[in-house]
Amino acid sequence: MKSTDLGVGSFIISLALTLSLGLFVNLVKVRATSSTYTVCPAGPPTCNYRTIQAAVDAASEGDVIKIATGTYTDTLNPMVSITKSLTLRGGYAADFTDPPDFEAYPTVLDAQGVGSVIDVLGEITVTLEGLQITGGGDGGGLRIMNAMATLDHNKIFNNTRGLSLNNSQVTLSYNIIVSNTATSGGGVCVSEGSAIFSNNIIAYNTALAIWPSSSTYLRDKEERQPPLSILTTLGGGGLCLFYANIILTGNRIYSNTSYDKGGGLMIVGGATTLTNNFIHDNQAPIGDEAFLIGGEASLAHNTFASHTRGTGLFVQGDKTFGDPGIVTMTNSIFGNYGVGIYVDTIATVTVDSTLWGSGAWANTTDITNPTNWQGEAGYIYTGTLNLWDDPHFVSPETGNYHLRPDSLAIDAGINAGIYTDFDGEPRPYSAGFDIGADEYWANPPQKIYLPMVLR
Ligand SMILES: [Ca+2]
Ligand SMILES: [Ca+2]
Repeated sequence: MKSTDLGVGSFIISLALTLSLGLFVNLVKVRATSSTYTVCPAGPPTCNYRTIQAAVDAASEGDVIKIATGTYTDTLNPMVSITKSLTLRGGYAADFTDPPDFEAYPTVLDAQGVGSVIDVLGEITVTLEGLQITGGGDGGGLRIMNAMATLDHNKIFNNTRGLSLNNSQVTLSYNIIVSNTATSGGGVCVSEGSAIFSNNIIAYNTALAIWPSSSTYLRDKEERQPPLSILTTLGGGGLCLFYANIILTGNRIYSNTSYDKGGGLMIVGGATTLTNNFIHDNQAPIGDEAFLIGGEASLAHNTFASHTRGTGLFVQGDKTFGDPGIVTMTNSIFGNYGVGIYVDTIATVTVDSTLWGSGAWANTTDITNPTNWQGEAGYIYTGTLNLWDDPHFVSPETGNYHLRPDSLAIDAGINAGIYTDFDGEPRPYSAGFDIGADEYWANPPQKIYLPMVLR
């Protein structure tokens, strides 16, 4: 046994060295050879290339591809295949003047249902900015496998799954991921690897939770060789997270639907950190806002609210893998659920500093761990600070779950080490930390977005 353990350890160390050396080489190449190519619907001589793939093929490691406004389609599957370290940036006018304006000059990549829109494959570092990715069929909008990627200000909509991240390291900021549909993870599915989601909108996505007949599922299965739970756990309208290290900060995850588990999020194993998120009005039969099985999740300053009286969080241990599922939560709001938090078999949930709704925002049951037919239950530890009141949201009917000045959540929380809020405003303001994703400011300061490391 010992020699086997050492062998595995050596393999992991050598793999880590290979990866870090690979990154170093990429960075050097970026500095040495970076040049810029242009793409526009008219093609040459207005710009260098008419298709994005032609520019990608011509580019070298570290180059930048600027894409002018317009709609790009192709019958290639994938429409764009990236296997080298590049930056692709949309939002340019015909003269390619910097800076780009993603709103004024939309750059649309539409696969028209033929296949995936963009594939990023291999040990490369890719940045995608200001692209509108739509019409992805088999394979979805954007697939990133075994790569490092930065996604900024993209809109990913109407795809057969918006985004698949497999064994990759990805940073996502200010993206809008809406109206995508898949078996699991309608908006996003992360399988192993790590991802940091900051200030994204993930909404109106759907997990159908039925076994697909298309080749997508079978191909993914062969490529990923996923653990058993991936094959047996279906859902995650907004996001599905399988055995991944995930940080979600300042996101709005709302109005996603799953027909099995996890309307907003389905989290299977791994380590997940949720901070300053508004998670509301998602729907699913099991865990309307989120379903968690196994793994560890740490939540601080999140607002959960709904209009449908379902279950906010459904937390379960993974008995198959002997993984209990450990969830800690601080400074949370739960409003208008049938059950705020359901703690199932062998899971442990620790909550402190919670505002539970009352009146029109009352939960039928705030938190519960009933004994199941096998005589098992989860474990609940509630801290000393529990408040009950109408949260006094600004405008829940229009999806605004910020705090009105008369909310009991204001100054009522504890210091969870989180010093900015959803809006990027410093916290605490006034007499203390507010409960939920919003820190109420009488006169909001100019928005300050601190680097993730300082949050
Ligand atoms: Ca305050
Ligand atoms: Ca605020």
